[in-house]
Amino acid sequence: MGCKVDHEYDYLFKIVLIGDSCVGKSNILLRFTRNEFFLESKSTIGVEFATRTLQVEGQTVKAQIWDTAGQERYRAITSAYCRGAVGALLVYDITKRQTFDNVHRWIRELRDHADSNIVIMMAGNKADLNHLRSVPAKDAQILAEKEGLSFFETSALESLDVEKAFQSVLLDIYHIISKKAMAAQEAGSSTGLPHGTTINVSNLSSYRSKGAACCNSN
Ligand SMILES: Nc1nc2c(ncn2[C@@H]2O[C@H](COP(=O)(O)OP(=O)(O)OP(=O)(O)O)[C@@H](O)[C@H]2O)c(=O)[nH]1
Ligand SMILES: [Mg+2]
Repeated sequence: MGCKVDHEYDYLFKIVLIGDSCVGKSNILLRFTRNEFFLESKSTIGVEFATRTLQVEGQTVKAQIWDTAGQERYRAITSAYCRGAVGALLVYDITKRQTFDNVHRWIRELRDHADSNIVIMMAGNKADLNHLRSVPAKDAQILAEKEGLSFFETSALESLDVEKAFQSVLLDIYHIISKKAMAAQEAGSSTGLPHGTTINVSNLSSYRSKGAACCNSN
Protein backbone atom coordinates (compact mmCIF):
# COMPACT_ATOMS: atom_id res chain seq x y z
CA MET A 1 0.00 0.00 0.00
CA GLY A 2 1.40 3.39 -0.93
CA CYS A 3 0.41 6.48 1.04
CA LYS A 4 1.29 10.06 0.40
CA VAL A 5 0.21 13.51 1.40
CA ASP A 6 -0.19 15.80 -1.57
CA HIS A 7 -0.77 19.53 -1.16
CA GLU A 8 -0.65 20.35 -4.84
CA TYR A 9 -4.34 20.07 -5.47
CA ASP A 10 -7.63 20.91 -3.78
CA TYR A 11 -9.60 17.86 -4.86
CA LEU A 12 -8.81 14.36 -6.02
CA PHE A 13 -11.48 12.72 -8.15
CA LYS A 14 -11.38 9.06 -9.09
CA ILE A 15 -12.80 8.50 -12.56
CA VAL A 16 -13.15 5.17 -14.37
CA LEU A 17 -13.09 4.48 -18.08
CA ILE A 18 -15.42 1.62 -18.77
CA GLY A 19 -16.97 -0.11 -21.78
CA ASP A 20 -16.47 -2.98 -24.22
CA SER A 21 -13.08 -3.97 -25.57
CA CYS A 22 -11.66 -1.98 -28.52
CA VAL A 23 -14.02 0.98 -28.19
CA GLY A 24 -11.03 3.28 -27.60
CA LYS A 25 -10.87 3.76 -23.82
CA SER A 26 -7.08 3.63 -23.62
CA ASN A 27 -6.74 6.07 -26.50
CA ILE A 28 -9.21 8.47 -24.93
CA LEU A 29 -7.06 8.41 -21.80
CA LEU A 30 -3.88 8.89 -23.82
CA ARG A 31 -5.43 11.81 -25.66
CA PHE A 32 -6.60 13.47 -22.46
CA THR A 33 -3.46 12.95 -20.36
CA ARG A 34 -0.67 13.03 -22.99
CA ASN A 35 -2.27 14.28 -26.18
CA GLU A 36 -1.21 11.09 -27.95
CA PHE A 37 -2.95 8.44 -30.03
CA PHE A 38 -1.94 4.92 -31.06
CA LEU A 39 -3.54 3.35 -34.09
CA GLU A 40 -2.32 -0.07 -33.07
CA SER A 41 -2.74 0.02 -29.33
CA LYS A 42 -2.78 -3.26 -27.42
CA SER A 43 -5.79 -4.40 -25.43
CA THR A 44 -5.49 -3.38 -21.79
CA ILE A 45 -4.59 -6.15 -19.38
CA GLY A 46 -6.22 -5.71 -15.99
CA VAL A 47 -6.22 -2.01 -15.26
CA GLU A 48 -3.97 1.03 -15.70
CA PHE A 49 -4.21 4.60 -14.54
CA ALA A 50 -3.04 8.08 -15.43
CA THR A 51 -3.63 11.48 -13.91
CA ARG A 52 -4.09 15.03 -15.05
CA THR A 53 -4.42 18.10 -12.90
CA LEU A 54 -6.61 20.93 -14.11
CA GLN A 55 -8.62 23.90 -12.94
CA VAL A 56 -12.34 23.58 -12.28
CA GLU A 57 -14.09 26.79 -11.22
CA GLY A 58 -10.87 28.14 -9.75
CA GLN A 59 -10.05 24.94 -7.84
CA THR A 60 -7.15 22.65 -8.63
CA VAL A 61 -8.56 19.23 -9.36
CA LYS A 62 -6.49 16.12 -9.87
CA ALA A 63 -8.31 13.58 -12.00
CA GLN A 64 -7.08 10.08 -11.30
CA ILE A 65 -8.38 8.10 -14.24
CA TRP A 66 -8.52 4.32 -14.16
CA ASP A 67 -8.52 2.66 -17.55
CA THR A 68 -10.18 -0.74 -17.24
CA ALA A 69 -10.00 -3.71 -19.60
CA GLY A 70 -13.11 -4.29 -21.67
CA GLN A 71 -12.41 -7.97 -22.23
CA GLU A 72 -14.82 -10.29 -20.46
CA ARG A 73 -12.10 -12.22 -18.65
CA TYR A 74 -11.12 -9.10 -16.66
CA ARG A 75 -14.67 -8.34 -15.56
CA ALA A 76 -14.08 -9.06 -11.85
CA ILE A 77 -11.07 -6.71 -11.81
CA THR A 78 -13.03 -4.02 -13.62
CA SER A 79 -15.83 -4.14 -11.02
CA ALA A 80 -13.31 -3.93 -8.21
CA TYR A 81 -11.80 -0.76 -9.68
CA CYS A 82 -15.19 0.91 -9.93
CA ARG A 83 -15.33 1.05 -6.16
CA GLY A 84 -15.12 4.61 -4.88
CA ALA A 85 -15.26 6.14 -8.35
CA VAL A 86 -17.14 9.44 -8.40
CA GLY A 87 -17.14 9.78 -12.17
CA ALA A 88 -17.14 7.52 -15.20
CA LEU A 89 -16.68 7.76 -18.92
CA LEU A 90 -18.76 4.93 -20.34
CA VAL A 91 -17.48 4.41 -23.86
CA TYR A 92 -18.99 2.67 -26.87
CA ASP A 93 -17.96 2.61 -30.52
CA ILE A 94 -20.38 4.38 -32.89
CA THR A 95 -19.52 1.84 -35.61
CA LYS A 96 -20.30 -1.24 -33.46
CA ARG A 97 -23.91 -1.57 -32.38
CA GLN A 98 -23.11 -4.35 -29.91
CA THR A 99 -20.89 -2.02 -27.87
CA PHE A 100 -23.84 0.37 -27.55
CA ASP A 101 -26.27 -2.43 -26.67
CA ASN A 102 -23.89 -3.41 -23.86
CA VAL A 103 -24.04 0.06 -22.31
CA HIS A 104 -26.89 -1.15 -20.04
CA ARG A 105 -24.62 -3.79 -18.61
CA TRP A 106 -21.90 -1.25 -17.85
CA ILE A 107 -24.39 1.15 -16.23
CA ARG A 108 -25.44 -1.67 -13.90
CA GLU A 109 -21.80 -2.39 -13.13
CA LEU A 110 -21.27 1.26 -12.15
CA ARG A 111 -24.47 1.57 -10.14
CA ASP A 112 -23.61 -1.64 -8.26
CA HIS A 113 -20.00 -0.84 -7.46
CA ALA A 114 -19.24 2.88 -7.66
CA ASP A 115 -20.21 5.85 -5.47
CA SER A 116 -24.00 6.30 -5.33
CA ASN A 117 -23.70 9.87 -6.65
CA ILE A 118 -21.49 8.83 -9.56
CA VAL A 119 -21.53 11.16 -12.57
CA ILE A 120 -21.69 9.12 -15.76
CA MET A 121 -20.73 10.49 -19.15
CA MET A 122 -21.54 8.24 -22.09
CA ALA A 123 -19.07 8.72 -24.93
CA GLY A 124 -19.80 7.49 -28.44
CA ASN A 125 -16.21 7.19 -29.64
CA LYS A 126 -14.70 6.96 -33.16
CA ALA A 127 -16.92 9.79 -34.38
CA ASP A 128 -14.36 10.29 -37.16
CA LEU A 129 -15.74 7.07 -38.73
CA ASN A 130 -19.12 8.60 -39.50
CA HIS A 131 -19.35 6.70 -42.82
CA LEU A 132 -19.30 3.41 -40.84
CA ARG A 133 -21.76 4.54 -38.20
CA SER A 134 -24.19 1.95 -36.85
CA VAL A 135 -25.42 3.86 -33.79
CA PRO A 136 -27.43 7.02 -34.61
CA ALA A 137 -26.64 9.84 -32.18
CA LYS A 138 -30.39 10.15 -31.58
CA ASP A 139 -30.53 6.61 -30.08
CA ALA A 140 -27.74 7.50 -27.70
CA GLN A 141 -29.41 10.79 -26.73
CA ILE A 142 -32.63 8.96 -25.89
CA LEU A 143 -30.79 6.42 -23.76
CA ALA A 144 -28.79 9.15 -22.03
CA GLU A 145 -31.98 11.02 -21.12
CA LYS A 146 -33.68 7.87 -19.88
CA GLU A 147 -30.72 6.87 -17.72
CA GLY A 148 -29.78 10.36 -16.56
CA LEU A 149 -26.36 10.35 -18.21
CA SER A 150 -24.48 13.07 -20.03
CA PHE A 151 -23.54 12.31 -23.61
CA PHE A 152 -20.93 13.34 -26.16
CA GLU A 153 -19.64 11.78 -29.32
CA THR A 154 -15.85 11.78 -29.25
CA SER A 155 -12.89 10.91 -31.41
CA ALA A 156 -9.64 10.06 -29.70
CA LEU A 157 -8.07 10.00 -33.16
CA GLU A 158 -9.12 13.51 -34.12
CA SER A 159 -9.13 14.82 -30.56
CA LEU A 160 -12.81 15.64 -30.87
CA ASP A 161 -14.62 16.50 -27.62
CA VAL A 162 -12.41 14.28 -25.43
CA GLU A 163 -11.38 17.32 -23.40
CA LYS A 164 -14.98 18.53 -23.22
CA ALA A 165 -16.27 15.15 -22.02
CA PHE A 166 -13.79 15.01 -19.12
CA GLN A 167 -14.29 18.68 -18.25
CA SER A 168 -18.02 18.13 -18.07
CA VAL A 169 -17.67 15.12 -15.74
CA LEU A 170 -15.27 16.99 -13.45
CA LEU A 171 -17.51 20.05 -13.33
CA ASP A 172 -20.59 17.96 -12.50
CA ILE A 173 -18.71 16.17 -9.70
CA TYR A 174 -17.47 19.50 -8.38
CA HIS A 175 -21.00 20.91 -8.31
CA ILE A 176 -22.31 17.89 -6.38
CA ILE A 177 -19.53 18.26 -3.83
CA SER A 178 -19.97 22.01 -3.48
CA LYS A 179 -23.68 21.50 -2.84
CA LYS A 180 -22.96 18.90 -0.18
CA ALA A 181 -20.40 21.16 1.46
CA MET A 182 -22.90 24.03 1.51
CA ALA A 183 -25.61 21.80 2.97
CA ALA A 184 -23.19 20.64 5.68
CA GLN A 185 -22.29 24.26 6.46
CA GLU A 186 -25.93 25.26 6.68
CA ALA A 187 -26.67 22.33 8.95
CA GLY A 188 -23.82 23.58 11.15
CA SER A 189 -24.98 27.19 11.31
CA SER A 190 -28.62 26.25 11.96
CA THR A 191 -27.62 24.60 15.24
CA GLY A 192 -26.81 28.09 16.56
CA LEU A 193 -23.91 26.65 18.51
CA PRO A 194 -20.50 28.34 18.75
CA HIS A 195 -17.32 26.86 17.22
CA GLY A 196 -16.57 23.25 17.94
CA THR A 197 -19.79 21.71 16.65
CA THR A 198 -19.28 18.31 15.05
CA ILE A 199 -20.73 18.17 11.55
CA ASN A 200 -20.84 14.85 9.78
CA VAL A 201 -19.19 15.36 6.42
CA SER A 202 -18.07 11.78 5.99
CA ASN A 203 -19.36 11.69 2.44
CA LEU A 204 -17.06 14.53 1.53
CA SER A 205 -13.87 13.14 2.95
CA SER A 206 -13.13 10.90 0.00
CA TYR A 207 -13.16 13.88 -2.35
CA ARG A 208 -11.42 16.55 -0.30
CA SER A 209 -7.70 16.11 -0.39
CA LYS A 210 -6.09 19.18 1.16
CA GLY A 211 -3.92 18.06 4.02
CA ALA A 212 -5.41 14.58 4.03
CA ALA A 213 -3.65 11.31 3.46
CA CYS A 214 -4.52 9.61 0.18
CA CYS A 215 -4.07 5.87 0.07
CA ASN A 216 -4.28 3.51 -2.87
CA SER A 217 -4.62 -0.13 -2.10
CA ASN A 218 -2.42 -1.38 -4.94
N1 LIG B 1 -10.83 5.66 -36.00
C1 LIG B 1 -10.65 5.66 -34.69
N2 LIG B 1 -10.02 4.63 -34.10
C2 LIG B 1 -9.87 4.66 -32.75
C3 LIG B 1 -10.35 5.73 -31.95
N3 LIG B 1 -10.05 5.46 -30.66
C4 LIG B 1 -9.42 4.27 -30.66
N4 LIG B 1 -9.30 3.78 -31.92
C5 LIG B 1 -8.69 2.51 -32.32
O1 LIG B 1 -9.46 1.44 -31.79
C6 LIG B 1 -8.61 0.38 -31.38
C7 LIG B 1 -8.86 0.03 -29.91
O2 LIG B 1 -8.47 1.14 -29.10
P1 LIG B 1 -8.14 0.98 -27.55
O3 LIG B 1 -7.99 2.37 -27.02
O4 LIG B 1 -7.00 0.06 -27.35
O5 LIG B 1 -9.47 0.28 -27.04
P2 LIG B 1 -9.87 -0.12 -25.52
O6 LIG B 1 -11.30 0.29 -25.35
O7 LIG B 1 -8.90 0.44 -24.57
O8 LIG B 1 -9.79 -1.72 -25.55
P3 LIG B 1 -9.51 -2.71 -24.28
O9 LIG B 1 -8.27 -2.26 -23.62
O10 LIG B 1 -9.39 -4.08 -24.91
O11 LIG B 1 -10.71 -2.65 -23.40
C8 LIG B 1 -7.16 0.81 -31.68
O12 LIG B 1 -6.78 0.30 -32.91
C9 LIG B 1 -7.28 2.33 -31.74
O13 LIG B 1 -6.30 2.90 -32.58
C10 LIG B 1 -11.00 6.82 -32.60
O14 LIG B 1 -11.45 7.81 -32.02
N5 LIG B 1 -11.12 6.72 -33.97
MG1 LIG C 1 -7.57 -0.41 -23.28
